[in-house]
Amino acid sequence: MANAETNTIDKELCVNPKKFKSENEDSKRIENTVHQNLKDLSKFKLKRVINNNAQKKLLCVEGTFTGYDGSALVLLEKKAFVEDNLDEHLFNDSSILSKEFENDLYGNYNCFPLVKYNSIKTTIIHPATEKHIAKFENQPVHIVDETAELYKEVTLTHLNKEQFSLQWVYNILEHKAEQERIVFEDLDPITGFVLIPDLKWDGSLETLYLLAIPMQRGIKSIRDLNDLHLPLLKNIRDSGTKAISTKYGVPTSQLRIYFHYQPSFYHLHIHFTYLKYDAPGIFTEKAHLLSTVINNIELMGDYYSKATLSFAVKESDTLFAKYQEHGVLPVKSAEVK
Ligand code: G7M
Repeated sequence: MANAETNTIDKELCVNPKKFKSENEDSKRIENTVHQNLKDLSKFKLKRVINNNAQKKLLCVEGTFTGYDGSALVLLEKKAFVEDNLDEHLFNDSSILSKEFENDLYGNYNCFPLVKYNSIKTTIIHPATEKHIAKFENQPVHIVDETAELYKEVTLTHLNKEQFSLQWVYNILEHKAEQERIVFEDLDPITGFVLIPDLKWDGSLETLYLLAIPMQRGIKSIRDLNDLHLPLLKNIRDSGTKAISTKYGVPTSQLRIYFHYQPSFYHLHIHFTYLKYDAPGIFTEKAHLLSTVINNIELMGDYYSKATLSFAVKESDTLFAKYQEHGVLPVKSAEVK
């Protein structure tokens, strides 16, 4: 069971977010960001392709923007088709066909729909750190069975020193960014949260993807969860599903609600995705269903501080070398080419 000390710390952190390092640590960094003035991609100078995933129709490239310092990552992803208004979007005389070949009953064409219905979802990260680049790089991966000891000795020590900035999370919680995108908000400092579309969501119901971000600061990941957090988790489950069914008409039974472990960002957050959508990161070595997490904690309040949790780590991740030093991963890659 969780002790009173943890509870006090949680409450203190809620009301005094300044206790957290990294909150404003890179506010200087964003003064030089490209996002204020960007209208097209002509200033982007390609350095290299770091991932080209034909299955996901996703291209990730590294480069720079002329006139700006630092590396940039550009992620381009073809969007899913939207079934609504197909006549207006696709089946009309604006959708020009160019024939590749015909053979008997069969014909292959390229179709060029109107530009406004043919956009590519584009995410730009600038300035991008080495860690951002490593995150999107196609790399050999290895499974780590992280015991509670390994978490304390290696993972926690490492992530306390090196982790992605949480500024974007605090911007959402403090209404400094994406305010108009908030789908639901509960301001309670202990059980409250913000429900907001994920950066990756292109807005079509087929790929529905929202994030619930607790108001409470200081819960890094499921590792920190205990029975004191059950009211928060249940509120996110109940109010989050209600808000999604009201706004998007998707029932709870068609939602996949889960955490990532390891996450990329160490402020607890919960993913809500459409069940039929194979969202990135829903694999068994990464996703932990909210319902299972609640149940495990109900059975054993301190389950997540004791359990061995398994996840995949990329060779380019700085944690990989730490696990190697600790003897829990092989020194040489044994990846099957
Ligand atoms: O793997 P992890 O559980 O840490 O996932 C973090 C999620 O946050 C991913 O699904 C990202 O797409 C999402 N995300 C990351 N950033 C930087 C943003 C952002 O600025 N806004 C929103 N709405 N989602 C983000």
